[in-house]
Amino acid sequence: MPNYYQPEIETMPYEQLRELQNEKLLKQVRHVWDNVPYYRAKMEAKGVTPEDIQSIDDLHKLPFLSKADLRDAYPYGLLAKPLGDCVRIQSTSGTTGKRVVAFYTQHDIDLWEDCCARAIVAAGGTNEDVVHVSYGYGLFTGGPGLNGGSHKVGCLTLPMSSGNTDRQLQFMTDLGSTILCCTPSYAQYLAESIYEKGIRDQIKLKAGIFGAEAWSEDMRQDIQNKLGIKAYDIYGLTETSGPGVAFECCEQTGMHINEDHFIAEIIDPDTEEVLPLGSKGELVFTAIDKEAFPLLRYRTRDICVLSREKCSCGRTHVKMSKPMGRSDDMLIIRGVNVFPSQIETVLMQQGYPANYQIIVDRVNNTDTFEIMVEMMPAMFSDSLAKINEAEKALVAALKAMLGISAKVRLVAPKSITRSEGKAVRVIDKRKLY
Ligand code: DLL
Repeated sequence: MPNYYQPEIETMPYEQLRELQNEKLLKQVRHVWDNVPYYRAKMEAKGVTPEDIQSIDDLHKLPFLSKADLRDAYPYGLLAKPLGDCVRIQSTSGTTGKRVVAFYTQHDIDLWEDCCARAIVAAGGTNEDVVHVSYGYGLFTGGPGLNGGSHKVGCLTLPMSSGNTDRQLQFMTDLGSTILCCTPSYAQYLAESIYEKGIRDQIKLKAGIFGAEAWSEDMRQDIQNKLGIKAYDIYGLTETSGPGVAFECCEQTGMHINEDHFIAEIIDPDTEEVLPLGSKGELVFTAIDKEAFPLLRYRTRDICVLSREKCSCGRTHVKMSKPMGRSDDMLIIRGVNVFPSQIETVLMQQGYPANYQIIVDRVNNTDTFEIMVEMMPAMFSDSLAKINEAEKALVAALKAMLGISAKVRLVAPKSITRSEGKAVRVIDKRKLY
């Protein structure tokens, strides 16, 4: 039985891990300096040469890379290997500005699939499992990453991609899928559809590996209860290869970062100062093993906390908390910082499904803030007075959490468009002016 739990790496004592990271970092800095003129120019502008980087303690001397650099250098400007050595690209959805294109050599694909294999094993996966991959395939990294990881573990892999829910459920029941991989919002939609069709007793799922978007602890509980599974978080971004950069173990208290491949730092997003372990800030990654697209000190914009507390699973790799929102996801409404994840927490705590949409606009120089929330089916038949009362209760709970008032509109069940990939939670009309 192939087993991708790699104790010699995943439970390596910290001092040994640091040595490994030091060694790989030095090589990687040299590789980038020699092969990526764009980054070399950034280093030169900061007066840094590869000789200045002798260990991780010198990491702070290197310049940061951001999405803006990726756009500047689009498409080939950050490529560190000849095109002849590259075998694949993946890309972000590119809803804002130019797409990000990431390149992979065969070594990079192997490394990425290894990371995803570790995630599947951490969720209890073995070669006896039937892994149902409903992340999108194609340019998006979700489908190809989990697909490759599932192969490595030796699981029977169903490359479903997203969409066509009837077909998803037919394969899930006929083939006895045991591990579901998709976005948490699509998992919720699938769960709803399973109940609607009355086929809950035909579902054999035991675990889910959900990520690619923010989801709250309450949403985890909801999915676990509805599907009778353990729901594991998985994190990654196209720029650093895709899913699997970090994944949850049986403790479900944060995601182990694959530190033999990625060095993680937390910085203050405004001052760019490196913060000590345990501080909340922006996650920054240095890829120390990737060949074709080895980003150094890449600013993810994701806000989280790192912890080295001993984990009962035995893994020693640092854990990242669930991202608490992206620094660029944060809305500033009437001068107050609002994260969609805070709204989701309130909704779930008040017993609503996580089907909502936030609409922000500006009228007469004042921000308007409206949240459309789907009612539970039972509420739908309630009197108007009862619905008004429920809206008022929700307005009060949201005000307590956010510190500002939102208009709440309870809408009919299923009236908010379901997403098969990442859910669209925010419509900020102010950006259109
Ligand atoms: O979403 C890769 C991925 C695919 C991760 C499947 C997990 C599962 P991108 O489309 O480049 O890549 O988006 C990356 O998504 O910076 C986070 O803001 C967000 N994100 C990813 N995983 C999580 C997660 C993929 N578990 C961006 N929780 C990242 C919260 C997540 N946000």
